[in-house]
This record gives sequence, structure tokens and C-alpha cells, in this order.
Amino acid sequence: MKIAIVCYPTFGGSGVVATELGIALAERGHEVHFVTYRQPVRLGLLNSNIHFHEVHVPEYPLFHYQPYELALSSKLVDTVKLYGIELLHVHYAIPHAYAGYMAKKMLLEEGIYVPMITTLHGTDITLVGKHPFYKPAVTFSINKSDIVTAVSENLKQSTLKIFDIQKEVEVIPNFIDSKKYSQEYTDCQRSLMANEDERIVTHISNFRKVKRISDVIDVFYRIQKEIPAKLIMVGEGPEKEGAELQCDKLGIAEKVIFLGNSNEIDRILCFSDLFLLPSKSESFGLAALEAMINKVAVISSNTGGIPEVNIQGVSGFLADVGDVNEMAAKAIHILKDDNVMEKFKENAHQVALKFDILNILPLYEEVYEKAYNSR
Ligand code: GMT
Repeated sequence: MKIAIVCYPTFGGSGVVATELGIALAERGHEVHFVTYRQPVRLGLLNSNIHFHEVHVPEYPLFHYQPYELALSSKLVDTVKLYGIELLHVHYAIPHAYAGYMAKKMLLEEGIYVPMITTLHGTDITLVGKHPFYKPAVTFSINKSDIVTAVSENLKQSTLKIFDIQKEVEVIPNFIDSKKYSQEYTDCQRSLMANEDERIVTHISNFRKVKRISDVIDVFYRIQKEIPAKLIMVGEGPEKEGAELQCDKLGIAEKVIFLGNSNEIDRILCFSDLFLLPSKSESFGLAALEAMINKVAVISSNTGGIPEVNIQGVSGFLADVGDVNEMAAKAIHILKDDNVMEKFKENAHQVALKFDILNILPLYEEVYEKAYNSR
């Protein structure tokens, strides 16, 4: 099929999922057109099956806010007509579902019908979308999508609770391409980060409030009092500066390495022993899944869709949001004994394999076919 994928091109989970999905679809022979304002970070070389169309938003001084939705819907109309796109798949409802619906309507005026699938990712529902300023438009565009999918059962339930949704919401979990991890890194450079006797704890996120970055530091503070360890913090965002100050205050600055955004998280996860994800809310927790496929055990909060990914006592442990004592105690339980740690790491890998793209891609293809045949 000829599919247009609309997503955020940034390091966030929704953009990563959309990009990896597009790449996998292209490998299966579909023609995939990414439509967004920058080339997605995980998108490597374009080829005859993968195209990228940049949405330009010209600056005009009259506008306090530049009209991205307008530019996106226009670009979608042009792309559909130029390449004979058969289906729109928009990731993250705001404003993509809204812009996609407008494009659909414009195309219909010209006798062209393109079904639209909207995939809900999390904050588009639980954080941003439910704000009264956005809620009517988000409800409208979800209801106007031909098919709606959510990345976890928990997100589906939240969507139905928060919005007045008249559509079926199908759950298609996020995924991982396990064949990329079938070989161990031969150049996994653990020694660059830590001494032989130190454990490596990692956190990767966009450093927003919802990630509870100060809990990451608090948990690590407790860990390093018991076990020699380093903390690697990967990502950029508004909470980063506060986290650096917190490390200074706690006197652990030399044990915490801030790396900024990375395109090579697997090269960091390959030498990590434990991943921390104490988020306040999390629809799925793709970062945890990426850790798990790299054989990294996970300590997380038990919120949102995380319990569908991190399995209590198997791939790691879960605790109530903010319970840093419990998180630290469980982290120490895993890290203090080589055998226990190895068992959790192996378990984490086994759980992650259930989310292999080979199991998930056909679910999207089924949905595409259903939408296409509903024309
Ligand atoms: O983690 C974020 O805040 C970024 C956000 C996004 O939209 O990129 O992530 C959301 O979508 C991911 C992919 O489906 C999920 O794995 C994350 O759990 C979800 N984040 C939240 O719900 C906070």
C-alpha cells in the first residue's frame, strides 16, 4: 500500500514508534511517505520505498502562533494527490488527527477518499489532550478517524474515560525489532563509563516533569550508598538543569553522567545493568522496552501502561509513584548479587521478545486493510 505517516520527528516515543513502523512497512514492500516538519531522528537513508516530505511553515509577523495544522493538511493533500497515497496513519492526536481529518475532507471535495488511522500515544490523551482548551477538538478528531488505535490497554481505558468516544479503540502495543539485537555488541564500551566493580544504572527520557527526574536521582542516591555505581542520564529537557543541581547538592555529581540526546541508545544500554523509569504517568514506556531488549532490568512506577511491559518480579520491579525507598530497595536487591542480576536481565530480554515487531506489524497491516476495504 501507499501510506502517509504523520508524526513528530523528535526523540519522543511516538515519533520513534512511527518511524520504526514506517521502516518495517517499507521492508515489507509498502511505499511509505513520512510527512512532518523535519526528517525523523531515527529515519536513516531514504530509499525507493521510504520518502520524506517536509512541512514548511512560513513565518509571518501577523501570526503570534504559526499555523502548523494548516500547512500540514495542505501538505497531506498535495502528497496524497502527487503520490496516490491510499491511507493516512497519524501518530499522536494533537494536532495530527485534526490536520489529517481536514486533509481528508479537502480531498473528498475532489472525489478522492483516503481513510485515516489515528494512533494515540499517551500525553496526547492523558496530559495535553484532556486540557479543556483542546478537549473538544481532540474528541472530534478521534471520533472522525476511521480507525483508532492505542498503544496499551491502559491508554485505551483512559481514552474512553476522559473523552466521549463513539469509536472502537483497538490496542496495538508498541514493539521492538529484535533482529537488530540478535548479536551482542562487540564494541560495547563499558569501561568508558564505569570501573569494573561498578554497576551501571541508566535513565533515558525527554526530562519533562511527568518523568519525575528527581526520583531518578533520589533512587540512585540510595543505590550508590550500598553498591558502587554510576548513573547515566540520557536526554534533554526542562528538568535537566534541576537534576544537575540535585546531584551537586547530594554530592554525587561525579557519579552521574549526563549525555544529552542520543541516536545510539543501544550503545548505552548494552553496558547498562538497570533502567529507572519512575514516571508519574506513562502510557506504555517504550524506553523501558528498549532497555529490556538490551538485557537491562527495569525499576519503574506501577502507573499507566507500564505494568503491561515491565512484569513485577520478572523483568524488574514496580512501585507506587514517588515511592523512592521501595524502588531503591528493589534496585539494590537486583544489583547486589551477580546471579540475581543476570536472571533479571535475561528475563527482561525474554519479556521484550514478546513485543517483537514480527508479532505487531501484522496487527497494523490488518487495521490498514480494514480501513482500506471500508472505502
Ligand atoms: O515519553 C514521552 O513523554 C513522549 C511521548 C511521545 O508522545 O513521544 O511518549 C508517549 O508515547 C510513547 C510511545 O507510544 C510511550 O511509550 C510513552 O509511554 C508515552 N509517554 C507518556 O505517556 C508520558
